[in-house]
Amino acid sequence: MITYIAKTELLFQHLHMKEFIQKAPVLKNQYEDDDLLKSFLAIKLPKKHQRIVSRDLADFGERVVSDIQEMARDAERNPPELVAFDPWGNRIDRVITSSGWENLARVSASEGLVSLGYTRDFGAYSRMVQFAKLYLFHPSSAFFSCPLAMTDGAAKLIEIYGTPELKQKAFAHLTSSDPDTFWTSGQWMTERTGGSDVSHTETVAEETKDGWRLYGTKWFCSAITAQMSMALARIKDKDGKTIPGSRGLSLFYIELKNENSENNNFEIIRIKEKLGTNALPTAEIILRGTKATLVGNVGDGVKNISSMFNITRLYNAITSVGAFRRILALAVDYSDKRSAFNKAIGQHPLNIAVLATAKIDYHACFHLTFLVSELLGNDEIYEKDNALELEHEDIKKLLRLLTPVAKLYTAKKVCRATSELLEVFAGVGYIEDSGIPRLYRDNQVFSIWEGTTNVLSLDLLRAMKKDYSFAVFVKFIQHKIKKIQSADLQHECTRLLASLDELMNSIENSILNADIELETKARDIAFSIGNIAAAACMLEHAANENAQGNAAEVVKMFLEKNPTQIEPFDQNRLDKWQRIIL
Ligand code: UCC
Repeated sequence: MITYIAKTELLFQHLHMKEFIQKAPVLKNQYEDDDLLKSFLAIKLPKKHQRIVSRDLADFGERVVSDIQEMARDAERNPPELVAFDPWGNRIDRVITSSGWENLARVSASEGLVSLGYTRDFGAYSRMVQFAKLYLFHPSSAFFSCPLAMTDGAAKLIEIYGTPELKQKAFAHLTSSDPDTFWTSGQWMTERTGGSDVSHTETVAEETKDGWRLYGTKWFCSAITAQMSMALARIKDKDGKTIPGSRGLSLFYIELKNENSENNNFEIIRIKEKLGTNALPTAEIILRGTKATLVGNVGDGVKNISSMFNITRLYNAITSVGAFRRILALAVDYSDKRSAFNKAIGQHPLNIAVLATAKIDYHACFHLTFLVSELLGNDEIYEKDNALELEHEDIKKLLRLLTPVAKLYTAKKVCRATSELLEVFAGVGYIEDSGIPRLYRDNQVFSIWEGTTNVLSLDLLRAMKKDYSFAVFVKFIQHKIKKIQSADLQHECTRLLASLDELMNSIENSILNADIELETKARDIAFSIGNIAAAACMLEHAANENAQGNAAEVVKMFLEKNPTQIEPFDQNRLDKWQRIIL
């Protein structure tokens, strides 16, 4: 009887009350909806490029929320699978990927996601245009951006160090905009002996009658379905001896399949089960006499491969910014649609603070990364009267200095913001099919992929010590700020210059002391440089009459906090830290 009444009551409620269903956040055309990107390009690009670029990006901005996103969903639903043996017991080590993943490769080619950087149709602005597309592509790509990063890096490397044969074959494939001839590349560097410390590489290269053969284990081979890879190995001399350390490493080009479409003498041990990026086939492999071609001079492997990972590090930065924009766009839209305690959550002060803090950081990441893309483009197509007003040598130095900074800065900011913004969705943000947990897991890779925050901070010190690039940075920022006329922003300009002085003093004092001091401060130095570079670009943007609507307010709030944040060095504290972690 009770059950019957309860059921009737439920039916009654159902008929007379409208059930509440939360509206989902919606993504609009990702270019049209992005005021910062549109205004940035409107200011930066010469008039002759504007129309063609904005049309292309508007089309692409639609695709990344329609067919491209569907490809990525298919790739996410159908992660790669390793088939180790055929039915007859032959070892085949074939990796099966989804049609979505394969179509992402085709789209990447036809949209010119790599080739744009090499056809250089937009002169010194080619990299900026390419990066704008990558920024739109990444969050709808199921991390196909990772193979693209290595593809672009390999193209760069071959452009610099490749033989005419490699340029004719591999380079042409890597930079093709024809889906039928486009190749992707891997980067086989990391080994079990030391992820970041490649000096412990155990893979050896032996010269035979028919060329080089590689033997060893590679521990993180992303894009194992690529057509080629670049790998580090230690050359064995005639007596079987090798030179230890990173100076003993040379660089090799490898085609993954032989003429019979079989693997080039390597075994795939397993596809890694990662925290995220699960559509991306990352494998552990054993090289068992893999045919390879030496690239560049013997012993120059690390130096030469750095031209590749400096590109992949920039991809890491631009994909972080794209991912940042995606989670922010979702959180802002959701905050408008979701109501709690009688108003939209976007009206609650605490949520306003969360969203605004993320937005300010996002602007900083955007400007810092696009500055580096501008430097890269101007390095590749140097013009004397370039918009940066820099000598070629200084562009190179700034590019070297700011690449690790942009990488580590954007990675850390997006990791933090993703965690904060997940809370905006509360419980639903913790539910798998909302898509937010995937973003949360995927975005964690940014501070690991292509070097951790600590490794990149030390790389920054290496760059600073080698070629006085920090002095160039100081002059560059001072010049940028002096050109800003806007009366409204003078207070912030003065503040930024004072902060730059503070950073200079801190670094100068540390250089005079033991190396340990500079090393302990390396992260703080990196983030301070990142803050200062970002703030200078944000000020420059805000001062322009075509700036994004609230750009001045954003940079003013960004500069409420001193961009230079360096903890003084204290040996006692370091000793204490060391004691308490044991
Ligand atoms: O392993 C990876 C996968 C992580 C897992 C991610 C999950 C998979 C999903 C992916 C999702 C998308 S990624 C790879 C991570 N590993 C790295 O990025 C390597 C990190 N380590 C470094 O960056 C180190 O700093 C090394 C290896 C570059 C340093 O090696 P060494 O042995 O200390 O080398 P040196 O002596 O410092 O540098 C050798 C030469 C020098 O030139 P010369 O000989 O002229 O003095 C350096 O100036 O190389 C030059 N060099 C550079 N040049 C070194 N670094 C650079 C650079 N960044 N730019 C230009």
